Amino acid sequence: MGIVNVTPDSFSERGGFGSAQAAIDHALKLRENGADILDVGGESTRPGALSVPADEEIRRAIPVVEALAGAGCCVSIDTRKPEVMRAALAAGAAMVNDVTALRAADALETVAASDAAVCLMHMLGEPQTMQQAPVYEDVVREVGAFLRARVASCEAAGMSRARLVIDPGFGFGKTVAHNLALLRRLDRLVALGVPVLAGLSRKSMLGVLTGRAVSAREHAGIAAHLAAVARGARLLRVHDVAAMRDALAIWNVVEEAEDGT
Ligand code: HH2
Repeated sequence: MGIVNVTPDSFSERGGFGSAQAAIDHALKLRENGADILDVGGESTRPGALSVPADEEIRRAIPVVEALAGAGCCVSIDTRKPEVMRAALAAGAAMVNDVTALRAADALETVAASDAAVCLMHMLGEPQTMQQAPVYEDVVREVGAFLRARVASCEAAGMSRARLVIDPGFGFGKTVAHNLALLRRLDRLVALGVPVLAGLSRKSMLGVLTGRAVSAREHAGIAAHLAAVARGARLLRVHDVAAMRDALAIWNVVEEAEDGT
């Protein structure tokens, strides 16, 4: 999954893809580089980010969704607002990626009424405050219980399991220790029986562990994502698609040679 932020304030691309055409060009390059899904977002969810009104998010994201879906791309809309979900689905999005796991009023019903896939992500608190001393007793157990409950709610609303993806939400109300615990025990989320998405690209944990600035975290991200793949992650949400594809090509060819040849 390639990241396409149409925001003036994303943590990794501040000011980079503020215009629709720049975002579309970038997204088409990501597809060329091997992204299967393009995840379009019109609201930053970085720590401290303020919420954007739905009409502004629609103004930013929907022209990009429409152009990419029109070009035959598999498009995901990264939003927590039902109004934006509806506009994106009408514009051709095939997936809803919601950092609040469809907890907003009417979000579950909106997606259930479509045939889109959905990514259910765990987040503790709100982007504005989520990194202020998050506390868990057992982060892996609590995130797992939350995602299991959200999967059950989707199924109760009539969505088949085949449409669902789950995501521990690295960096969303989590310290470095919480993120590492979730990464090490990602197998426990995989055991829930729903494909797991991992999104660690350029995130602050990588900066803490390597001392690198946001723009220089590509290699650290690849290592972190391969650690996730080793534990069963099936989707990776990344900025640096070409590098991740190369890493996966080597990973897959090694893992597929079961007889050791
Ligand atoms: N991370 C971000 C945004 N959306 N969605 C899922 N499912 N998983 C994630 O880990 C995730 C996500 C934050 O990264 P980014 O889009 O690069 O930044 P911003 O929210 O500032 O636009």
